[in-house]
Amino acid sequence: MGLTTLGLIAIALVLVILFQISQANEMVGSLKGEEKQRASSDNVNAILMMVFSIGFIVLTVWSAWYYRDFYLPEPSSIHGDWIRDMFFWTLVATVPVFIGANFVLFWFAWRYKREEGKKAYFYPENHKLELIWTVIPAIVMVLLVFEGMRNWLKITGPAPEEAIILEATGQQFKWDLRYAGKDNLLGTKSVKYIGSENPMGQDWADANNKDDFNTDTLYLPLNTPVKVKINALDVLHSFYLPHFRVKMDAVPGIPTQFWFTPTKTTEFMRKELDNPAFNYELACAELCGSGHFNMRKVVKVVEKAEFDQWLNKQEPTYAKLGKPAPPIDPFKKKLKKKHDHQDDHDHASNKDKSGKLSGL
Ligand SMILES: [Cu+2]
Repeated sequence: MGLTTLGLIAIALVLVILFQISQANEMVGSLKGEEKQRASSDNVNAILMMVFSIGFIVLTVWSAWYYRDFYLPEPSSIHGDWIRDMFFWTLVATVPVFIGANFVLFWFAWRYKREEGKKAYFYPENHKLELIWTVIPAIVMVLLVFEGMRNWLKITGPAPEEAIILEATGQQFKWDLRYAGKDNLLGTKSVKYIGSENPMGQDWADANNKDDFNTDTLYLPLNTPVKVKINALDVLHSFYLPHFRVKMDAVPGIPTQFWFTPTKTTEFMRKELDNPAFNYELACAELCGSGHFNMRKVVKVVEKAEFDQWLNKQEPTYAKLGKPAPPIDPFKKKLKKKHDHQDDHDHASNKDKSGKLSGL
């Protein structure tokens, strides 16, 4: 007998037992007198409501405190501070309402439980109360959304001139990181050129591609804006740098971008957190398949001078591949072939007026 069968039998038995208990309860009820039985079970339910309400609130607060060591450290980027402040004010506005509303929900069940001789009070409407609980949340929401929009437009708006440019392409299950090289211009690429030798489909005829290079570690310069162009080759991924509060979807066919300015070096963080093994990380924040966990890379923030030194040492991918010839556009090739056939056909039909497609 398999485990599944055993499990199903166990569930069936539990259901039978529950049914028997309810039957027995009903019999006891009719022996004791329905009224008395109901009053005592109402009381138990009312008390359980309060136990649940207080237990729920206490556990929520306790778990937030208990797991405090797992929280992210203070943001390591300029816009990260704006996002932290937004979270803070959102919580200031919502936590008291959350606790209050949940407490009142269960307190009402306890306070107004059914009692002998108690009658419900008919209270259909109160315009003043409705106005208050509509207008105040509306104002708070508008303020939160307005602040969110303002920050969002700053983050996704045009990057400063001096920003270094890089490209991150997600695919199952890795990130491909391409830097724009010394000219700070990314070379063009096309899906037409993708092949085993050219996984990103770079156009080697484009001069801007010739100094672009790929790396395994995401190097970032301190206090310098970084603009990341984000792509995906197959499914949805999400470019996520938790310590910098950077998170942007990588969507196949729709390039996205994000610019940010790192403000703390890796060395600084190691001292700050008293953890010599600390590393910033790049992750994928979209559950993209069975190897999703594998989409992880080390991020290293260094002083600008050290970054420039590192940049100068990188060998362009073009040189690494042995200066490959410009890729052939497979669509153009096909078109050309068709064209040639067309010529043959015209030629043939000149000779043979029967209209047979002899040339094809
Ligand atoms: Cu992914």
